Amino acid sequence: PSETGRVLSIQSHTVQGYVGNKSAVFALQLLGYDVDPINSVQFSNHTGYPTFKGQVLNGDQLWDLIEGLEANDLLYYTHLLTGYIGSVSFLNTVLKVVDKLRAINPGLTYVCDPVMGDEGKLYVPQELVSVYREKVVPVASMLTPNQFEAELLTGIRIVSEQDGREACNRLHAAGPPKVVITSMNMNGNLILIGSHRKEKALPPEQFKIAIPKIPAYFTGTGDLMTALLLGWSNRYPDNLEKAAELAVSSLQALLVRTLNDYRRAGYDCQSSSLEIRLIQSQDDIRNPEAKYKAERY
Ligand code: ATP
Ligand code: PLP
Ligand code: PXL
Repeated sequence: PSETGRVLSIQSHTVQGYVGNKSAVFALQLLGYDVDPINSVQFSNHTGYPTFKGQVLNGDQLWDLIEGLEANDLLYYTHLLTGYIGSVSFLNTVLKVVDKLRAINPGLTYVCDPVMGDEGKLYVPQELVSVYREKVVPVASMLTPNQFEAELLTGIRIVSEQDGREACNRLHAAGPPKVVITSMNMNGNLILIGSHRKEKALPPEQFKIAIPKIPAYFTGTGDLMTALLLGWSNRYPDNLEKAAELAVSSLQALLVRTLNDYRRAGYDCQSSSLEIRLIQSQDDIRNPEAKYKAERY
């Protein structure tokens, strides 16, 4: 296993703030990866603000960039990473990109965050759900849904850890050998559930990590989480537990720093979503102290 790789990351760009590629690219570069970003949108700021302006890349424009790279033999990647995708036509073109990259490197790892919604609310068009379920899940190598997204993809209502583990089993059966449910709400606390099906004939190795809930909202944490999981699980390909411990530990250190910085500035942290202190947390990304431990099921 190579220590680093070449990642094609198709995600949002925001001029201000750290969501999508703005958070994933920096984190992966700090972990030693070459990252080539394709910006699926360029917005002034994330869409949680009262207003935003900018442009959206369509599927044909995405394919244009891929053709440009191909014409110069520049399409060799070890990893493809995708996050928030806003339309069916763009998602279908991403599927074409997966095929194209795998034709060049059959060992390509596709890490997919199937961003569709949170806490029972969908923030993509409804038609995307079945495309993710029927076409994207089967070609993903690692999937990082949240609780709601895991429900949408499996049809299982997840109210217990056992349900979460069962959803992972269903997702493995549909395709990806690695699944991480990045956050589930369990009586006011957060847990992450990880599941690695090492061999098709064997049950997956499953674990959880308890995460104390910080009383604030952040934007871009899901994007950073998936990037960190890509980075560490490639470094430790047979140890998803360790990869998840390191990713969670980095992210929690960053969130605590973010909260403290805002509080010090006298900001009411309950009133709106906080912008993560990504650059200030670079040491926590490069050298996380694994404080959050996985518990095996
Ligand atoms: P997706 O990108 O698939 O929508 P998601 O909904 O799981 O992912 P987040 O809810 O942002 O994304 O959570 C990602 C990670 O961020 C969680 O695993 C958790 O570690 C961390 N996190 C986010 N918010 C908090 C919080 N308030 N307190 C503690 N940890 C948090
Ligand atoms: N709200 C909207 C409109 C989004 O596009 C996204 C994108 O992922 C989110 C919320 C969620 O952000 P996160 O990945 O931090 O959960
Ligand atoms: O995953 C967060 C995200 C990504 N891309 C855009 C967003 C957000 C969150 O609001 O607005 C454009």
